[in-house]
Amino acid sequence: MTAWRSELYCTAFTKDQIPAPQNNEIVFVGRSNVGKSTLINSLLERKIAKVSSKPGKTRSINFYNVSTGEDDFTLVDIPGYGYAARGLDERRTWWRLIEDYFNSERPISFVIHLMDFRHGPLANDNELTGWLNEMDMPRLVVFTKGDKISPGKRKGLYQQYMRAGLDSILPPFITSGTNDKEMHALREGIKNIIKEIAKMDLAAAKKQKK
Ligand SMILES: Nc1nc2c(ncn2[C@@H]2O[C@H](COP(=O)(O)OP(=O)(O)O)[C@@H](O)[C@H]2O)c(=O)[nH]1
Ligand SMILES: [Mg+2]
Repeated sequence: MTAWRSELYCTAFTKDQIPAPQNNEIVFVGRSNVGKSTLINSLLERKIAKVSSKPGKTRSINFYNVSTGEDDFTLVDIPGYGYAARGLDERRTWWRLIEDYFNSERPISFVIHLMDFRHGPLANDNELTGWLNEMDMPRLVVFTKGDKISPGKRKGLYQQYMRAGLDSILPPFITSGTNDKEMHALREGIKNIIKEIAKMDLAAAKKQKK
């Protein structure tokens, strides 16, 4: 299996810096410190996103061009939210940048919502989910830090979160840092979703033509 090709093409700190779209976009969201940069690096098999043990470091939206060998897309890395030590101003700035991005008619395919497997969805995850649902934005839930839960307890915890209700295009994936097998499964899942969405877009376009 050859690795996906990827390159960072834009870092935006303000609305004005958000680039014109180049491709369909897959947007990665999650709380600060959830393991988003780690996951992006594992997925792309290169150290492209900065990993930090100090939460709340990344304040920019990063745009990466990705080619899977079969499809091309833009991976959009949204800054993490919900780091309590930062104040209300920071929170407002965060929402403003995110709203500017989502409201600017981007070709967004779907959102990948990362959640720490130890905690499941927390209050600010639910707040974001509600907002994305209002926009009818399809989501894939991916759990991070699965390795922090002992193997014997994983299934029970997973079922507990599912019973509580989680909207996700595919059953949520559990990932643990750089685990190859899990990353492979996630890459295949993403490729399948891209293909399904392309089929739906084609059907919608045909319908409009009639
Ligand atoms: N045990 C474990 N630690 C992780 C995992 N993913 C990330 N981390 C650690 O969590 C911290 C935050 O990771 P980072 O990727 O920078 O999170 P981000 O703020 O969401 O981008 C770092 O110390 C990582 O090494 C994981 O799957 N398992
Ligand atoms: Mg990060």
